[in-house]
Amino acid sequence: MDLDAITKHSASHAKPDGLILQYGTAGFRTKADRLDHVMFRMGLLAVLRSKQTKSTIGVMVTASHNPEDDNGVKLVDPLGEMLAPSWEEHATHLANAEEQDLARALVAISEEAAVNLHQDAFVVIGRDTRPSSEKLSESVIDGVTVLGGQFHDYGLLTTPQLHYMVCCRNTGGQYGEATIDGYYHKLSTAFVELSKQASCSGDDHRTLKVDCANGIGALKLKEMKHYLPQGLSVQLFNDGTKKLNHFCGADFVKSHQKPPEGIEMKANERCCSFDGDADRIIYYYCDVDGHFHLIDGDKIATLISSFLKELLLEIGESLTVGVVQTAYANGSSTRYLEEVMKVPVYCTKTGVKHLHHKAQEFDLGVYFEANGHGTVLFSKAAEAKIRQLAKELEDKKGKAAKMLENVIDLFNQATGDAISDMLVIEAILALKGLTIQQWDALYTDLPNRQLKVKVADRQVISTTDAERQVVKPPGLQEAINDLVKKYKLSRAFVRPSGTEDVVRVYAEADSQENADSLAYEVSLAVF
Ligand code: NG1
Ligand code: ZN
Repeated sequence: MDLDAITKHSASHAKPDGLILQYGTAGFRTKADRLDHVMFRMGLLAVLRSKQTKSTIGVMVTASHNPEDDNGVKLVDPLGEMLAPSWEEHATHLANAEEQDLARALVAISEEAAVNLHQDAFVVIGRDTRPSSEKLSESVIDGVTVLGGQFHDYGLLTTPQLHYMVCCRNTGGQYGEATIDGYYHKLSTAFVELSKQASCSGDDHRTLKVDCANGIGALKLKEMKHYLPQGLSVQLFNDGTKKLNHFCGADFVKSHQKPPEGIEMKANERCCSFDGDADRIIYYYCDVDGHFHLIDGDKIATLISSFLKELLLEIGESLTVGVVQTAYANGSSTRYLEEVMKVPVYCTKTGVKHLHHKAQEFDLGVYFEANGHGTVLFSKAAEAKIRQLAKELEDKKGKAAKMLENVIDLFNQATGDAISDMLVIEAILALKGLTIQQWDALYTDLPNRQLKVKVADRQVISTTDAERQVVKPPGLQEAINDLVKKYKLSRAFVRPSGTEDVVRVYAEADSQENADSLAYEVSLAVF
C-alpha cells in the first residue's frame, strides 16, 4: 500500500471535521454534500474486501427511496449479497477516521481481516439517477485506483442489477452474463417461456401501469420493454422528468396508503410503484367507489408462495417452502400463510440481510418486507432437482417442473428486484387467470399505522424478539402492553430506524381509527 499516495488523494476528498456516520441497514446515507470522503474511502475498502475474498466486489451509489438531495453507498459481497457484518464495522471505522488517521485505519483493517495485499482486486460500480451520483461514483473510483484496484463502471444501474452483475462475475457466468443485455436476456427469456403456459391472453388485465418514482427504474424498464413480449403492455409514469421520489414511488404509496401523484388511475386498473433504486415494488388499484387498495410485500409473498406450493404439489416433490417476514408484516398475512396455506412463517429483524439469511435455510425460501422488498431463494440442491425433473418428467408434471425452472431464472436471487418481481407477479396472474381484485381478496389487511418519532438519541431504545419487544428503556414495553390491551386485534412495537435518525412506531387494530390512535399513544410513550 502506498500510504503517502493515499493520504495525498484523501486530501481532495477531505472528511468534514467531527462528522460521524454509521454503516446502517443499507450502507451510509445522508445529505449528498457530506458524502464525498465516504465514497473515496468505500473505494479503498472495496479493494481490501476484494483482495480478501479473491472476488469481485460491488459498490452502489444510491439513497433508494430517500429524498433527491440525499445519497448513499453500500458494498455488495461476492455472491451479490449484503456486506458481511464484520466488514460493516470496518466501513464505519474507515469512514469516521480523521484525515491524519486514515492510513493507520486502513492498515489496521487489512491486518485484522488478514488481507493479502499482493492479491489482485476488482470492483464494479453502479449508480442511480440522482444529480449527485455521478460525481460521487468518481470519488469511489478514485479510491479504488489509488489502492491499485481494477474496476468496471457500469454507470446507471438499478441496485438489484448491480447485485446481479457481482453474482455473475463471481460464479463464472453460471448465473448469467454480467452485462445489462445479459440481465434483460435472462429475465425476458424466462418470462416468455413461463407466459407461454398461460391459457388466457390478450385481455385487459395484461396492461400494467408502473410508477417509476422518477428514478432509475424508468430508464431500465424502458430499455427492458424491447425484450418483453407484446402480450404485456407496460405503461410508464413518473418516468424521470420530475423530482425523484417526490409524492411518488413505492415508499410514498406504502407509507401514505394512497396513490402516487403523476399516474392516471381508472377504476380497477392494475398499477404498481417502484422505489428510487428499483429494489422494491408495491401493487395497488382503486375500486369503482374510488377506494384505494394497497397490495404490499406481504400479499406479494402470499401470491408467490401459493403459486410455488401448487407447482410442487403438481410435480409431487416434497421440497420445503418457508416464508420470512419482519415485525411489520400485517397480522392478517401471517395468519393466512400459517393457518390457510399451512406454510411455516418466520420473523426476523428489519433489513434484507436478516431475511435473506433466514430464507437460505429452506429449499424454497420466500422473503418479503411489507414495504415490497423481497425475492425467493432456491437452495442449490432444490435448483438441481427442479432442473433435472424439468428434463425427465412429461405431461402435467413435466409442464409444472419446467414452469418452476423458469421461475428460478426469473427471480433475482441476489436481492429483491422490482423489475424481476414485477415479471414474476405478472406471469403468475396471467397463468392463474387472476385479476388484481381476486388477488387482493385472499385476505383483508388489518388497519395499521406507522409513525416516526424524533428523539434526542434513538439508540436509547433496544429491542429483542425480532424487534417486537423493547428491553430498554425499562418500563416502555409494559407501557406498550397496557396500550395494546385497550384495543381489539391489536399489536404495536417500536424500534430505532437503521437508516434514519428516528424511532419507528407500528400499530395495527380492528379499525383505522383505532390503529391511528394506538400508534399515536405509543409514540407519546416513547418520549
Ligand atoms: P429502517 O429505517 O431501519 O426502518 C428501512 C425499512 C426497511 C429496509 C431499509 C433499507 C421500513 C419500516 N423499514 O429501514 O424495511 O427496507 O429501510 O432500505 O420499511
Ligand atoms: Zn430501494
